[in-house]
Amino acid sequence: MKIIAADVVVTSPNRNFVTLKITTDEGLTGLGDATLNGRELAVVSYLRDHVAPLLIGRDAARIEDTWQFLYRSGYWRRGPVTMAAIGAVDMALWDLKGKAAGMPVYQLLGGASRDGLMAYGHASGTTLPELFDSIRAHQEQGYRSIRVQTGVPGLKAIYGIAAQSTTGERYDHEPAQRGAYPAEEDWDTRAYLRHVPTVFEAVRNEFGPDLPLLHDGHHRMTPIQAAKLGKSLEPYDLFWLEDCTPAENQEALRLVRQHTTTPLAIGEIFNTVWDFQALIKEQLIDYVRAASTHFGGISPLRKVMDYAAQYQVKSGFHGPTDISPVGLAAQMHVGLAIHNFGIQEYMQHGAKTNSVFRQSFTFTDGYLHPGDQPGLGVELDVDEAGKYPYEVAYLPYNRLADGTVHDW
Ligand code: GCO
Ligand code: MG
Repeated sequence: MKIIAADVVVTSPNRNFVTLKITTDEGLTGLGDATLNGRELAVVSYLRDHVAPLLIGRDAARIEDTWQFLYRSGYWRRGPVTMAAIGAVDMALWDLKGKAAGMPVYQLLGGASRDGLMAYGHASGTTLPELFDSIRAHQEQGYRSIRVQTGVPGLKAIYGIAAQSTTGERYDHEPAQRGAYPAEEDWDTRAYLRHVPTVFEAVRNEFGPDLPLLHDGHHRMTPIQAAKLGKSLEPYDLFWLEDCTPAENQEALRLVRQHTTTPLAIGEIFNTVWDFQALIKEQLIDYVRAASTHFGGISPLRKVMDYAAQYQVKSGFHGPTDISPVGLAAQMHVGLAIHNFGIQEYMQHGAKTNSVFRQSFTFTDGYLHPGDQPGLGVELDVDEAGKYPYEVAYLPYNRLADGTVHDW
């Protein structure tokens, strides 16, 4: 099974996606997700200019060898651009191996360890009534676990909150948050720390003690602020508090951990197992937030989870809409196979995205399943993809009241 072509497809149905399509001499094709939100074209160049030419003629069956070859022969290791590119190759080769074997990828990884993957959705609202409506709308769609984000009194705009969640608006599709220059938002950590516990108290009073609730801090707190938030949220029994401090300084988690029993999740911007090494070994986190797409693909995701299993750390793979349907499928196969699955983030893709990527997964009663098609179970409609050219789209950023750029 020799690789004869490696093509990079860029498309922007509801947002930008970068997909690697590997073709073999037997006529099989495999797909990999290489989408790096806001820096998409850097990965396109890495793949087209530096990786695709090296793949031609290689044996598509040698997944681990190809991964090690790309990782080590490039000399410059790690980083989101490199690892997104290697990740796309890895996924495409697993897709091909599944197709060649006539099996879904999860079977190649050891078979299913469960019937389905509990998924959480993103509820948000600028006010409590809007938030409650958004939670109810998610429950009606089947979600059994909910991420809760709200506006903070005094702040104008906060990332992750749809301007009009009641009318079905989505923050990930809002043009104001996706322009050719990063939109400016405002931030005040003290106001946030005062407000968030009142939100969770209200949500618990309205929805009861059972519903698993999650919250994303988007890296905006100092260690002692994060410790304070974790502690003040303990009465509301969160499933997790995510990205409470900036991910660069992993020692911060030690301090947070000393002060709170609120479970911690981190890692959506991590690229390799090395980023998790100390956090897992010292049991400073409870959930691994890596995404197959930015972590070098299926192979390293499986490895980090096997390592995490020794410390009872579980998966909570990153699944916003900037992970393409291909990347989402890849981590669904891993999640189904591993023993230490925790939860899967699942923000639904838009209708246009689903017309470009034809998918075989199911979402039933709050549980995802990747389906039983050979490979990853996703096909790319190249003609449909061609209708949606790349659009420059940057994430927003935030400044404090005095004009200082704050953490993101
Ligand atoms: C999440 C993430 C997203 C990111 C986005 C940036 O938990 O889903 O934090 O909301 O902001 O993936 O590219
Ligand atoms: Mg996050």
